[in-house]
Amino acid sequence: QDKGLDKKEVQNVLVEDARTGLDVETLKKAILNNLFYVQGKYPEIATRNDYYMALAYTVRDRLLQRWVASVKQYLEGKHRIVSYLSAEYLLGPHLGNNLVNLGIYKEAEQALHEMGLNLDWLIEKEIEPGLGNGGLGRLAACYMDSLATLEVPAIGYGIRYQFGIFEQDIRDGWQVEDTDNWLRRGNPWEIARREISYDIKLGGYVQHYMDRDGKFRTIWTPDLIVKGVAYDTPIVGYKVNTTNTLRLWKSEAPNSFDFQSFNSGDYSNAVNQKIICENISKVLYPNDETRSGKVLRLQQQYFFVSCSLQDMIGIHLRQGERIEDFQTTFAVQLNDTHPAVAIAEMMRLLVDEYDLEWVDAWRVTTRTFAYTNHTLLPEALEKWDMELFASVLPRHLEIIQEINRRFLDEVTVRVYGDQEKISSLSIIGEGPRRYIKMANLACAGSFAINGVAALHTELLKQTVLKDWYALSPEKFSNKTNGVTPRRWMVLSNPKLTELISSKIGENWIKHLDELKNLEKFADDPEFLQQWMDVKLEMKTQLAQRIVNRTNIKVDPESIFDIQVKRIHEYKRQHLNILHVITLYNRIKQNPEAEIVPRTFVFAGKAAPGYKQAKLIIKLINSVGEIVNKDPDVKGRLKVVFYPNYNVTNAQKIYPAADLSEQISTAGKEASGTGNMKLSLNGALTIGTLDGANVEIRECVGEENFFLFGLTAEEVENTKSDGYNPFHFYENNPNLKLALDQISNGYFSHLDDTIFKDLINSLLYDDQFMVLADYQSYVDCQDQVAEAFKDKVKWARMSILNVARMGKFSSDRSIREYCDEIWKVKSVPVTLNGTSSK
Ligand code: GLG
Repeated sequence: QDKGLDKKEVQNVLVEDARTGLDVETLKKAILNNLFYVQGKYPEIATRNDYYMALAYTVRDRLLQRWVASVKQYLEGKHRIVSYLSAEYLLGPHLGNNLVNLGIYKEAEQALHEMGLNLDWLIEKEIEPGLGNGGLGRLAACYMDSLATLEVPAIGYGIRYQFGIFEQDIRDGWQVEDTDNWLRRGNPWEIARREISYDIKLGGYVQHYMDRDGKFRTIWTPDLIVKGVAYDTPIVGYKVNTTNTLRLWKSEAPNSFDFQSFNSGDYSNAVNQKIICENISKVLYPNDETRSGKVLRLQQQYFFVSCSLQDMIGIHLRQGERIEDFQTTFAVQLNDTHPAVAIAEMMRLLVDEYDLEWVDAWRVTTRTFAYTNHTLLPEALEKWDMELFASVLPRHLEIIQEINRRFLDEVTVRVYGDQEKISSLSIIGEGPRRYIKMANLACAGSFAINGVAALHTELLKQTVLKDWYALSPEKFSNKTNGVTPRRWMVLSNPKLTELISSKIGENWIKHLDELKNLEKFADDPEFLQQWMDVKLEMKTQLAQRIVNRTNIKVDPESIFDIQVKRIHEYKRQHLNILHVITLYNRIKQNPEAEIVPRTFVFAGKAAPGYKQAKLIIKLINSVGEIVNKDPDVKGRLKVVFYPNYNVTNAQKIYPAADLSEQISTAGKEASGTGNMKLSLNGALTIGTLDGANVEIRECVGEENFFLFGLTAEEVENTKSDGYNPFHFYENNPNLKLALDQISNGYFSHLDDTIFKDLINSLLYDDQFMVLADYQSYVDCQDQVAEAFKDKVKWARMSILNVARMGKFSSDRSIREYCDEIWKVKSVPVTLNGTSSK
């Protein structure tokens, strides 16, 4: 790697004012400059995309100045750096967010206005990087924002997928997937660091021998070497100079790869090799909460983890530190088990490449890593078939076996030879085929283990990780998730932001607890009116988008009842639709029945291979087709499936929500974060005691939360007592009617076959207790409707709800991680003598 300039020289790099100035005039000049010098256009012939690019580069120039200052500051002192390892980052569009965090949103708007342009149009030009599936990937993005905002030195490491999460289209009510070619117009937010690259070995075999000094040595001869190249994206904090790095790895063929084939004239084989290498970072696996068990997925995981660790070791050693002290430079967080192979890779690097003794290497490793668990669903816990694993990572299999041998040796003494405990703790699972349990590897190799909401952490300790908890309770803690108020309020809901700030100032944006100061305005009639006005305006805007996208006309005065998240049986979108059918049937039975008008908005993607989830999408659309058109309904009920749920669309949907649907089977949703975003935008929650709902309810007060359903404990008890869903079907006429209509083809042009699988699974299996919770849900929804009739009272609840949501900022989460797990401190970055805007 290049050495770069020395410290003195860096200091002397001068940047011109046109690239740093933040005032309207300078911004105007800079945009025209970039239009000319980057896009090669003059205003008369520039397209909207040219202007988007010109503005993006203008913003990027300002980021670069802060980025350089941050790197410089970090290198000057000895600071512990947080390294966040995540296979997913669901970033969302950069432009608006960077303007907010740089504190120049208004200035940019004004500059463009004076040039006859509109900022919103340019913001809408950006194709978002959808490098994640759902909550887990979005959490990583929120955490990067908070780390920078709290001025904590941090690097996020991940994969630069060429194709992110698929684009969803709805045809004839069914989900259709299309590839997400997000890089097609280039990416002004990243800088390719061609000089930062590492060779990654895959496959092959391992040999051991004794060298001349009598030391055991290992040689791993791979059958494939790929190169990982760094692509860096600056992440600027809110109104601070701190600008951290998100470093994503792209796989390529190594420079020398095709020599032999090429020399022997086998051109197509050489090209093939190149394709094989590039495939590794080609596409994001579109599964949320399921494991794929595919070779390519393991290769992806290992690829990015090995690049990242080699990169960290390089940074550490270049600071003149000893390899044995690696953990003093980096605290490495594993975002779920996707990067857990890092534990074996760290051991390999230390033992095979840096010649450390096993025990010394293990000491470093187990002081470096911490592991966050995001799910209790057994189907999401990663397991790798041992043969498959050996075919990709033969050396790592040996290392894992050695870790396991030593670990079980130690453990056997502590559990007095309890065979069941030993096999539950073992990293290697036995059976017809042996397999590697990644969660166990993560637990064994980490000094801290955490869940993502209070209930989830408790359930972890009692169920999936109970033997680990018994073994080392001191490793366990809870870190309830949070979301960044910058993207999820300031950027997505500027009207509400302005209203709130007009009462309590702007401090809440960085100290979300200060929202509590809103409570004293909850009875102020003028404020209540303004609150309702903002919500209505947001609903009107969403109604416009809905018509444009789906041709469905909805009434902004109706309750906007919103369930947006991945489609999954445990999240129970079908429970919601059963309620829709129930209301519809009330109208059919008595067209004059009093019904509080509602607009049901659904959005979310289903994993392409998840049949039942795709069927749920079809069901929502089928019910919508009938309900939306039935003249008896008189427009009082509308069902909308908003296609292609992603960060961009989420930002438009949350501000318009009245009611937030958080109705998962208790004990299944680890935390949820959409629940927080909707609530912060003024929606009231209808939900079960699951995930972070429990804490949200505690904070906002039970009188401002619509609670229904079985508790996690009751779910388990009902199951062990022998749950019989058919019993609920037979004994509840409304439920029976709704299910019969679905199966008889009432909503599907009399086709009585389409929904068969869904109905059968509900009637005879119902793992997620939809039927058991149905009546409680419908009753609770009736209370919602009743409450919504009193608009002012509803607004008051909404205000109190927002005022009490301060806990759910990702700043709070990150502060807890910093203090309790990573032991890192903030390092303010100064620019022109100041550390913030
Ligand atoms: C998981 C869980 C969510 C959680 C998120 C972030 O299912 O409940 O909020 O991680 O911790 N796969 C996920 O989205």
